Order: sequence, then structure tokens, then C-alpha cells
Amino acid sequence: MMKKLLIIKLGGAAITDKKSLKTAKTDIIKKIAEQIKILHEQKYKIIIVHGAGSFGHILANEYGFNGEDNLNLNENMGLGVSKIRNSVQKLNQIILDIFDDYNIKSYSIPVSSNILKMGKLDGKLEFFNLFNLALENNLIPITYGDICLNDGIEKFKIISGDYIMEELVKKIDGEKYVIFGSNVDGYYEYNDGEKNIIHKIKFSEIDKIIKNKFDEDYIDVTGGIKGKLRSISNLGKHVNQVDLINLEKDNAILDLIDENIELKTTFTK
Ligand code: IP8
Repeated sequence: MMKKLLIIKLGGAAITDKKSLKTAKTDIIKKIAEQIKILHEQKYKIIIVHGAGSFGHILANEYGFNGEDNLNLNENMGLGVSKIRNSVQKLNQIILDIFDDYNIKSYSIPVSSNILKMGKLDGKLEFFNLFNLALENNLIPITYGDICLNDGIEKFKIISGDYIMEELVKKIDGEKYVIFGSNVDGYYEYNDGEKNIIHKIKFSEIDKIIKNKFDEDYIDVTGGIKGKLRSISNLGKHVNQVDLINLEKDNAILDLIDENIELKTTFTK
């Protein structure tokens, strides 16, 4: 039987300590590696996209890449681009090294090796073929939120892992299962001071939720949970289901695949 392609986002908050510059949660990354290894052995095709966490957002803020259009270019920004790119590459290397310890066949594909066209990844790019080719050869492509050179008014642009997820889902063929891993048990709201996980949300309801109040992480230059919900809403145009789970929990990915997980948010048509 053909196995689905799993496209898994490792959220920055799950794999790094977002408050502490360049601090990876290696224990969590090891837990994830264990599960990826098992799923790959079970013949799932897998693409990994990881966030930048404290290797990207803190520096991005410091150098003025705050989510607004970066039209007011100053000399410092070039230095920022260099430092941010270096730093997210370092996080990628930490993940690759841990995956390597588990003999996971990963293949790193950084988006910053592409020129963006008007702030977007160009659909015609060989870039996406690399993912297909890696998958065909039983490798696990791994990419991440990054800072890229841009052919447009803005010279540099931060590309979030969530946006990459959207593009991958559009451009990679086959049946896909999309998983967003975070450090929370799902999407939650506070009712009378109590935190409540919303277990099921329709893609069509997301716009309404975005207009409501929710937790916003101020150092997240790519929009925090709001940006994530927007991406999930866009993904709803291409897939039937997206699951949001807590990667800090042991075996969260395996339990989700085995339909043996209680706390999660499932987004559906
Ligand atoms: O953590 C952001 O990617 P994200 C990338 O997936 C940078 O939103 C460089 C801040």
C-alpha cells in the first residue's frame, strides 16, 4: 500500500527556547528524531520544515526585520542578513547532527539558496524538484524559515516555515498529511481564566478566530499564532486536514498517526 507523504512543521517554540538567544531544545529534537526514524522505516515519505525560534526571531527584531516591508534599507541590515542566515543555518545543523545520530537519511534544502521573486518562492524553481528527487531517493528533505535575497522593492525578505509549508503542499504531488508541531497541546482559548483546547476547527472558521483576541508572541516576526492560523487556512485550499500537536509530549507524532492522541487541534474542511 502506498503510504502518505507526511509534511511536518517543527515549530520554533518546540525546538528552541524562544526567550533565550540561539538555544536549541536538544532533548525535544532527539524525541522527534526517534519518531521520524520509526516513521521512515514504516515507509512513510517525510518532509521536515522547521521554524527559526530563538535562532531567527530575536536577531530579526534586533536588525529591523520586524515583519513590516523592509524598504528602509540601512547598512546594518546587510549585517543582520548575514547573522540571521548564519544563525538559522546553525539550528538546521544542530537538527541534522541529531538526525545523523539516529541514522536518519536527511537532505537539507535551504530556501535562502534561491532568489525570491517579489517576496515569493518562484513556483517554477528547480527548488521544488529537489524535494521530489530527494523523496524519490528515499531521503527526508529538510528545510527551514530563513532570510532570502529578493528580486523586488525589498532587497531581503524573511521567509517563514509556515509559508514554505503552504508552497510545498501546493507544489509537491501526492496524498499529503500535514502536521504542525508546537509547544502547546493545540489551539487554545481562555474561557473564564481557564485554558481550553479547541479540538476541531473548520478551515472556514479560521478568519473569524483571527479577528478575535488570542495570545501573541511579541518577538515572533512572522506573526505568531495569527500567522500560523492564516497559513493553516491557506493550506485548507489544498488538503482535507491539518493537525496541530505538542511536540514536547513523548511520541506525539506516532500517537497522532496511530490515532491515539487526546490533546490536539484538527483543522478540517
Ligand atoms: O520561525 C522565521 O521562520 P518561522 C525565519 O518558521 C526567521 O516563522 C529568519 C526569523
